[in-house]
Amino acid sequence: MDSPQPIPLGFERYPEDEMLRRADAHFKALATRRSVRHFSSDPIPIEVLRSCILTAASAPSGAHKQPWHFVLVTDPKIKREIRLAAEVEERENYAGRMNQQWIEDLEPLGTDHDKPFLEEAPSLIVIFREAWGEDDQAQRRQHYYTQESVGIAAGMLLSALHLAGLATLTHTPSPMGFLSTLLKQPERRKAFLLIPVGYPTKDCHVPDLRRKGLELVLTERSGP
Ligand code: IYR
Repeated sequence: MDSPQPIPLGFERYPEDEMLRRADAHFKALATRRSVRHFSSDPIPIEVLRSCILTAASAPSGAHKQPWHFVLVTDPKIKREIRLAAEVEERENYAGRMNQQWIEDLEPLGTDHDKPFLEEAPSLIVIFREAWGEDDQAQRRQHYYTQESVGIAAGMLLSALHLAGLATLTHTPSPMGFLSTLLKQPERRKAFLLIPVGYPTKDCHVPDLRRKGLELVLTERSGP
């Protein structure tokens, strides 16, 4: 098959001081992101969410197959169904599917099986990973590196939402099979991440977490 002719790359180089300024500004902006579990019921502008989803969908992917699908839920009835189904799974997780070490590791977060944020947040974005694609004749098409591709898209979505001024939670009510059923998605779409989105409540508190410094997360091998 003929490949289309490559096109010129639009790319701007910045002076080094400008590069550092931009990099530091981006770090400062994103470092204030926290996982939020207490959402105000205030409505949020849906066109902002659509724009952030476009950002996520601009992620790189294996063989450019774009193996993701996003479901944006604002219907209170569906949010309630999702909450109830998630709590069924989480009740089992906390009652024994997670081991003692896991339960202890979660203590600083103060989580339990109760998931009111799934109803309180004005929107839920569910990211699906497309394990395989489908062509016009409904034939299976291979996808590649779907976990990596969708993971990158999810990170880009969280960044975009934060920079747009919205709070998020990365929620994985495991197992997440119920999301395909409730949201009527085909078998090739596997629920990957459930992201409540909204504004935090005025008195929202978050755990006092510390992040690893550069010396712990970076090894430099710069040669002789
Ligand atoms: N999915 C459960 C448990 C949980 C697991 C991890 I790892 C977390 O970082 C947080 C929670 C829940 O949502 O409560």
